[in-house]
Amino acid sequence: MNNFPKFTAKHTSLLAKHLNKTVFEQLKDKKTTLGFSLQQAIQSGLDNPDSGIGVYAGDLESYSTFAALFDPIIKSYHHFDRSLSKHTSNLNADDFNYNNPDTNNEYILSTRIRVGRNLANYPLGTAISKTQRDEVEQLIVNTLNNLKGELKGHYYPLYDMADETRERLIKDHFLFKNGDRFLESAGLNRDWPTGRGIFHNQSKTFLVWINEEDQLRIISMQKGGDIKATFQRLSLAIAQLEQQLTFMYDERLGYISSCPTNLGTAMRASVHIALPNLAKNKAQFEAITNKYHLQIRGVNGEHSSSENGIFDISNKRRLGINEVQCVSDLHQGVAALIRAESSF
Ligand code: ADP
Ligand code: DAR
Repeated sequence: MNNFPKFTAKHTSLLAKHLNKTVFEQLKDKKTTLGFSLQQAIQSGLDNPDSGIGVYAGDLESYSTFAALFDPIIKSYHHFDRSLSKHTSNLNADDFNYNNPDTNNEYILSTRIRVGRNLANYPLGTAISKTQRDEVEQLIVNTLNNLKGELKGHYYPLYDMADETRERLIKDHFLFKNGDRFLESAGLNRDWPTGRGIFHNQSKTFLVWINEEDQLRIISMQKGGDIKATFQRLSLAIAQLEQQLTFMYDERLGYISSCPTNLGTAMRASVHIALPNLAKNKAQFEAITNKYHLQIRGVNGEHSSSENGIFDISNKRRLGINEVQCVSDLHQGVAALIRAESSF
């Protein structure tokens, strides 16, 4: 990569903020052992000026090879300095002190908690070959097919899924959408839809996405606001999967993901919640979500808009805190939002 990118005022990403000419000269000719380059790492942010982050890793080594760029991005997003701290994990749902903030089910429509995971000893989706991606799919499916009890389910490959079934699963918030332009530029949509699919149990309270943005998205979800029950199911599933699968992990960055926003716990704990009053009071709404480190999304996933005053509210912090603290961020923030919503 020879020329420093031509960033304009339209480039609002952390990439544009932190890739200065000094860092560029330091990194422009570097590649990881797998051959993953700076160009590949930043292509998405160059192609999509509206990116929030703008970079993706190709493997664990990317976070070291391109640390001069990734570390300041990680620090800006997670407020975490890996030279000073180590990641800690706590998936013990018994440590989550919980009381339902919506006992009359007036506000929370549903709860979903997911973690991203990638298999150790394989490249991330941005750099993986088709053969390797198919191997990853088979390894994960073989493990999922051994699950018993509430987690027992069936795998549905994307390549032979009827469009009507796929669209219904997406509309019902169970399945990922076809890769967006951010993922496209990062190389995450290559060979789509082969190697991709969804596993879920009969009641669709336990689901696993395979080879979307990460190689696994392990998901627990249910109607209503019982965050603890949702967390308990997810913790059980992760413990079962870890008996047969080895996940990509770093003692400082935690579970490794293709996008730096999903490092650490790689956990996004969310509720779909009706807040029609706060929807009309954006300043108050955002003051509460900022105080409790929460992110506001629309009801159809990232980059979507809210509908009928219903929002996807989730923890923003994923690295530098453990999983119990992630769900606590959500729990405390949602309780504050409900107090404010009911005060109008
Ligand atoms: P993630 O990156 O965590 O997978 P997305 O924003 O891409 O999240 O959302 C994936 C899908 O999950 C979308 O259809 C979204 O509407 C759905 N979803 C997220 N949170 C909830 C929730 N609390 N209840 C129901 N569906 C949810
Ligand atoms: N669209 C990319 C990624 C942002 C975080 N969301 C993820 N990883 N799904 C961006 O830079 O905006």
